[in-house]
Amino acid sequence: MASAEHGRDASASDRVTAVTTLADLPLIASGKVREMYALEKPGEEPGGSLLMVASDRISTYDAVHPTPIPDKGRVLTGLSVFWFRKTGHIVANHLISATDGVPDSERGRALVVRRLGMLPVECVVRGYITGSGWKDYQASGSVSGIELPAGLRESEQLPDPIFTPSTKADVGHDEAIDFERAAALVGDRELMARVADAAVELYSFAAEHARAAGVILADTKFEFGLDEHGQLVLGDEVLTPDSSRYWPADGYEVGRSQPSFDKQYVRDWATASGWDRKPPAPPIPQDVVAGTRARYIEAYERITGEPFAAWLARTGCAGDGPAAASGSPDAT
Ligand code: PZK
Repeated sequence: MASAEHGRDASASDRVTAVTTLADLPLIASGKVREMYALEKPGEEPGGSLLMVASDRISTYDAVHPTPIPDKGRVLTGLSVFWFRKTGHIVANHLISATDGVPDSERGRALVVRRLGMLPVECVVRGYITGSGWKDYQASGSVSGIELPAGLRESEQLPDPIFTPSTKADVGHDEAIDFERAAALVGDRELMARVADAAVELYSFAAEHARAAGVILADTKFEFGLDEHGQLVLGDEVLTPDSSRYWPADGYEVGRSQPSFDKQYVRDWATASGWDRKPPAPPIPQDVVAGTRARYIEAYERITGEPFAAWLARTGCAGDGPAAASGSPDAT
């Protein structure tokens, strides 16, 4: 079932030898845990291509730890590809390839994507009331201008998923805005309405799929852009643990905050360590790294229904893990 969804792009026989090394590419954007490089047609206009690279860096409480989680970037990239392929019937997306044009050193963690003109709003969809949405609801009874029923409890499922856009802050936290302010920022109310509809449809589709795998998709953030023809296209990473809140369905309980599917070991350890949650984030002990890595891989396998090794094999990076490290007898 999952393999049928993964049809074309990802077979090893499709692979074209990478022609580039990362160091040669112009860096055009850098986030806490990801980088974006220009590939062909450098310039600012939509129509060229970009390389989006997910690192193994992890952040908790908004600070990046100095210790990587091995394979985290590959898990997130594999999940994005899974969702891009499964949701193409809802809206077009920027994925070009997970193999062709990806430098050897970045295989599995990088995607070649279409360069878009990005819309200046974060498209958040919430199916459950938590995080900043819970704070805003407690203070005002509404989130992003949407009035919610009285008496909701923390982490409760909403009657229907809601579109709660926010600004893209360069530094600090994104600010919740209502639909009208989002439409004004985008400059096209009809386009904004199509974006909101697509975002809610994407969330609903993914939440239903995740729930069948024992995972609650509490909320998620999308970013959209326009291609060189002015067509609406889904960009960024999609429905990953870094862009979404995933909770284990097992043990879900209304009336309290929920553990994160992926980051809870790190948060629990960090809290117990006495870290005051101010940067710099502390190094993560190896047992917590191993437990967290296992959770990311479990998320991949539950959601996609296939072994994580299948993603590594399809993207041609199997065998560059610990067993092939430089200490191995036949490593070159
Ligand atoms: C784009 N970002 C945010 C993402 C980062 C920063 N398809 C696209 N076309 C043009 N620009 C972007 C995208 C996408 N996606 C997205 N910045 C630019 C971002 C990933 C890593 F460092």
